[in-house]
Amino acid sequence: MDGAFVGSASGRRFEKRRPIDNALLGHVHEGGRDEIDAAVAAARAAMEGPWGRMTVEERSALLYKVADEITRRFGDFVAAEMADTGQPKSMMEHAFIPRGAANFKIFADVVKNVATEAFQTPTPDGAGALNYAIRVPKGVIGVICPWNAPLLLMTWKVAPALACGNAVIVKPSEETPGTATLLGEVMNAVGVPKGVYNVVHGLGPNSAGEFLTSHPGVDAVTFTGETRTGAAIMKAGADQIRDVSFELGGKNAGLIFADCDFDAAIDSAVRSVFLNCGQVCLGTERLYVERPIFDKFVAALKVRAEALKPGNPEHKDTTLGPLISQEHRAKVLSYYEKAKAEGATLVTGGGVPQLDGALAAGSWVQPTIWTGLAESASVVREEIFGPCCHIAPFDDEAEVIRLANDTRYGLSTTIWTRDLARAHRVASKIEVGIAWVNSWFLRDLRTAFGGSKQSGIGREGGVHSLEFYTELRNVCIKL
Ligand code: NAD
Ligand code: 6OD
Repeated sequence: MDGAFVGSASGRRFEKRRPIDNALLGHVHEGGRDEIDAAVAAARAAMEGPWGRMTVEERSALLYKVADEITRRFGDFVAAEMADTGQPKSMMEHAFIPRGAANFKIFADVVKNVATEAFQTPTPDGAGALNYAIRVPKGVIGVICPWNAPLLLMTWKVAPALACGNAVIVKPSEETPGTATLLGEVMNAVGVPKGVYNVVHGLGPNSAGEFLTSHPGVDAVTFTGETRTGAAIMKAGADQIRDVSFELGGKNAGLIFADCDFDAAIDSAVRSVFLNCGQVCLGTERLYVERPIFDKFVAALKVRAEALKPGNPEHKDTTLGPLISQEHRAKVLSYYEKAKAEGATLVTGGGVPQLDGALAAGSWVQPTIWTGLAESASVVREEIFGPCCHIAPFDDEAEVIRLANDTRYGLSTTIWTRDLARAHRVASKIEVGIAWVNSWFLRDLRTAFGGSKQSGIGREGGVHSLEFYTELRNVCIKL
């Protein structure tokens, strides 16, 4: 915080354990009211200092340096995230950590290239007026992050916030403190002024999370996490009447039509159901497959699920990591039990895999597929956030649109068909923020990202991030 490491005044610490074997990774200082007060003061002072006077070009150049320094320290970021999450090294190296650097570059570019509006306004005297808008930073932004893709999701918010000239206070998930701390070292190394990037570790309720989101010195809050946490954050900030951007939970549907490229649809389903051990907000826990290919699809996905290999994330042949914690494993396993009780047909999995040695104590679960449940079953309705899905058959387009939309969530969908007219038609009718056709998690960082219904409030990405992280100030000049 304020460019330096400080311990918590209360002396309180919490444990961080490794998901792969439940071994103690370390104790983390837990921030409380004092630390949040200090971080807010540091951030506000930074806005008054050299940071507040930098030009857009200077900020943009500094963010490029942040990206380059992340890349230079690539191995440290991979190691920290791998220790915190237990996910395979290959995924860290090819996806999650490079995205951390890419987020800084894209917003460094976007911020320099987006114009504001101007209007020539008629006046009774005939001379007219000129109205134009300038973008000003919102101020101090509270950034509350989840654990499932820690660096990617944190920088997705920190990068545009800084590009727009704000100062941030980040509260990383208690499960993944590593890369947020490393990013502080990066900020110092490249010369980001003190107080611009502050991290306060801690928990949610009655801890750093709650104190940050209810602090009157915070101008806006951007949050990624569970829907019910979003509701708590909204209540905590209600008295401040301030802006929020929420990326929340999902129960996303995959729609597989019989005319799809079958092998490509299966490859994609393996990723959308099991990537990151199913801990992806965009993941598809509900798959609807057109009846003529239903049995073939279920059989093929079963083979691929059973071929996934849990194990040491350092090993090249490991393709499945553990869940984030023992607590989350207990939650996922409780859904495995509920599916049984609700009468599901178990296609594969449903339990805990056997791993050798120290790994036996990790938070592993089997990739799991069910069929045969009613739409009212809890595993079909509730977000589980594990490596599992329910697959149901459908007979026509109208039916599958109705099934896909029958949820309180609205984050994303994936539609598999070779019929382009149908793809357009269906994509326009599914109530989500992001509809992928013949793909999944294919990202262009300039596009709007966010959820409908209870999956979020607002959109981030490209210019949409600028809309959240700045305010438009209109200047009216009488000519
Ligand atoms: P979570 O809501 O439990 O925690 C997220 C963060 O909020 C953590 O840092 C936590 O400490 C903090 N927090 C908890 N209670 C708080 C409170 N009362 N006040 C302030 N902060 C509080 O979520 P999680 O378990 O870390 O992440 C998984 C969830 O995130 C899933 O629901 C997933 O769908 C969602 N998610 C959504 C997106 C998206 O883009 N829509 C992306 C990733 C994850
Ligand atoms: O790609 C992104 O920008 C993004 N926010 C991904 C979210 C992944 C959820 O687990």
